[in-house]
Amino acid sequence: MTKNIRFLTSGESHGKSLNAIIDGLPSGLCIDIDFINTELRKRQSGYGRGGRMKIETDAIEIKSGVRFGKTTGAPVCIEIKNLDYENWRIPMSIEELNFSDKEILRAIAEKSFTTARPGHADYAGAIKYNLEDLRDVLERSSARKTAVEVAVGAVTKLLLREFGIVGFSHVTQIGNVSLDMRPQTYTLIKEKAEKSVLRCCDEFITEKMKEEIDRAKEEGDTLGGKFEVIYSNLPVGLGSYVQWDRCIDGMLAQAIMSIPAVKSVEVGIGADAAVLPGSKVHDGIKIKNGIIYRETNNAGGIEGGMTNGEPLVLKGTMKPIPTLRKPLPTVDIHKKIQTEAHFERSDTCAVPACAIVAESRVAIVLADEFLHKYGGDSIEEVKRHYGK
Ligand code: EPS
Repeated sequence: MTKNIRFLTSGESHGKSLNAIIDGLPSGLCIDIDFINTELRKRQSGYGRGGRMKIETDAIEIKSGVRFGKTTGAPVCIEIKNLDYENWRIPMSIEELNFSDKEILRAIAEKSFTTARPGHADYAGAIKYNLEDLRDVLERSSARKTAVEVAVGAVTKLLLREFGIVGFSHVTQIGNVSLDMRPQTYTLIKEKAEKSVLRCCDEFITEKMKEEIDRAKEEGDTLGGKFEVIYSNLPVGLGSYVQWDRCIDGMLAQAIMSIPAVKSVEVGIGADAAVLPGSKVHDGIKIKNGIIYRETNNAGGIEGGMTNGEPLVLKGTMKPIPTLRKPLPTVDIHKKIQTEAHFERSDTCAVPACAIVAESRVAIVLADEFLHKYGGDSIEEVKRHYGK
């Protein structure tokens, strides 16, 4: 989807590592590894996460494209090791194994399954790729791969930061518990959300959300929720109205919608725009002392498929994770009999992690469009084009 910054990821949930190659970064960009690793830790945290997050301490190793702390203009290759791989050496072996060895067969069988989890990629994935063992679907469809996407997003955040563009995310709903009141400024929302185990800017609501998660966990169930991503200091005119695939709201929606479990994306007041008259939806344009400004931002910083200089406000909805301890009815895709869905260690709620992934994916789209408008081969050249 992105054109100036291209990247691909690879890696399985319990394989050796997760990897990404990022192409198109200008030379001279400072790569702050601590910043990237802090972003990864944010994705790992959050009340309601499962046992896996106790095993992993996600951290990147840069394999190429960076010298003495700065990009050279060459593709940047990133690796995140899966520490859990130690426990999966046999079932996730890349090499052929001796299938007459009973121990090996037992270790593989222990991790194989044919009972598709409703709501996950298992059923359609097995049919599409003609796979017998649903393990092959689970491994790549797992949200584990979002770790390396957050690393890519963090690199693009470093680029945006050079131009004063900064963003954050916060959680506004878990199950039935939602945030009604919020602090007045984005700075305060961010500050408070960063302190909450659920990235929620209200301490009381955080506690209510925790109770909701505890209840779901006790019942062997899972919970979804809602989050917001906000970016400030964007220039006017990222994206365009001239072609459908250049509208920045379309690109951002795709970037968030394709995160595992995300079911809806809204811009600004989103679906509420359906019920209000035009006079209450659109943000009047005002001028004072030669400065053009708005008193409202219902549009969420996008008009006509372009950024309009107001903060970008996006909302996302995540469905509950489909791996349930109290499983749903399903069919064994080989035996063709009615049975119960596969269960293995998972999270009760991962909405805070999803918010961080969305924040990272948004950074990738923004950085890509930023380079489309102001691009250059070195960071100095981009700064010149931007007028910095
Ligand atoms: C995840 C790692 C996974 C899950 C979760 C996300 O680890 P494991 O499967 O070993 O417990 O915790 O994956 C899913 C929710 C999913 O549906 O695939 C991670 O690193 O975020």
